[in-house]
Amino acid sequence: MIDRFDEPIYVTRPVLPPLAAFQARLAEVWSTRWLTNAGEQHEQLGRAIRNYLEVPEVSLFNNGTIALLAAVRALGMRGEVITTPFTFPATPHAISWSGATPVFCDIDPVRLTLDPSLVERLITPKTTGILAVHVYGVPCDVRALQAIADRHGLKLVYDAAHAFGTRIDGVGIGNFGDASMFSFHATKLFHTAEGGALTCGTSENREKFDHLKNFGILNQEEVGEVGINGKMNELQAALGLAVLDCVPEELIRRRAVIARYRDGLRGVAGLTIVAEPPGVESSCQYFVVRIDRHAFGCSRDVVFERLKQYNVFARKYFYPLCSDYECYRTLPSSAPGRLPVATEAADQVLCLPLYGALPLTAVDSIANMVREIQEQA
Ligand code: T4K
Repeated sequence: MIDRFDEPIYVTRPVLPPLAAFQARLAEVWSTRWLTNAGEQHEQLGRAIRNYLEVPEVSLFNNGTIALLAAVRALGMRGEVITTPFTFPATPHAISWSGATPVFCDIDPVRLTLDPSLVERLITPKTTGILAVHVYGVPCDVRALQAIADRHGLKLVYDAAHAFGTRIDGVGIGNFGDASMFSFHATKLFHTAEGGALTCGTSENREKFDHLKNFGILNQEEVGEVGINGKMNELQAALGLAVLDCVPEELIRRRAVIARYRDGLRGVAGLTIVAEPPGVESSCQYFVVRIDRHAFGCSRDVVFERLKQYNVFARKYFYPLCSDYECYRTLPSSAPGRLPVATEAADQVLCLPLYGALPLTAVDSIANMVREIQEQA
């Protein structure tokens, strides 16, 4: 019997920069007495993120959900918006809060992202856009989705909450579609405690996002549209600048953790690792396995519960499907049987702990715990 951990092991832990580095940034904020509304830290972080993600335009936000909401509204996505049920509630909520209706589409069995071959048949005269999710940082089939959007004159927005730094054949993931949303929540590789950003290819769209997140204010006497307060403040931006310096080191550590899991879990019957397709540089946001209950010997839920006894708190991102939530289950697109691939994925996925400070010996133990759970099944 493998010993349980003395301290709880969570699915993730935030990167914390050296306190002195954050304090130095805070000293700059103090010296300016400028706390929010596009201050110096905000401007610096905007430039740094634009460089890091290699995108033409960035608009920073107070969190990823408001950013997504702003994108949906700014791009005029009304009526029906096709999206995935295999995601965090923020994705369909951004559509609903804008007064549009989410239309759930099933996912690809390998990538677990929106299945382009199923999208087209859901398009109706009311459809205005597609909101796709690079779930776990695994990129959607961006080419196929863009072709559909172009064919039908639809807007295409990506929820890239998990995909900070993902590259497809060397191209930053924020360069696809009309806009991409990144979450800078504490649980993300790069974070500002709470925060987010929209990236896009045109200054015209970036200006729309900038206006919307600032109440729709055009100047001191003119308000052009119904905006919201989505601004990132100086304390968030200062933290972000300090955290960004730590990201390269964090990535090295996370890659080592992932490699160790791969070794430790090799050959476990009924367990597969969710991975990016070839040519994709990973954001290392989550380490996700799928448990096939028949081949493994017990269900994902049993593994999840048994790991808790070892003091390991894995997560079932994303179970249940958004289409099963109380607020969405009566939608026609949520009807049972319409989302078989997503339903199976939601029953099988398990996110194991992944963060740079996780010791490799702990990774070995977790892999052995999984093996022990299987033996005892
Ligand atoms: N789209 C997608 C696809 C998303 O996944 C998300 C957010 C969004 C949109 C919206 O972006 P934001 O508006 O959040 O920027 C967490 C995050 O709160 C959420 O940002 C994230 N996705 C989601 C996948 O995970 P919870 O409710 O699972 O978090 P919580 O509090 O249970 O934290 C998970 C673990 O992280 C804890 O067990 C321990 C650790 N933790 C957490 C926090 C907050 C820490 O060690 N320190 C911390 O400060 O939602």
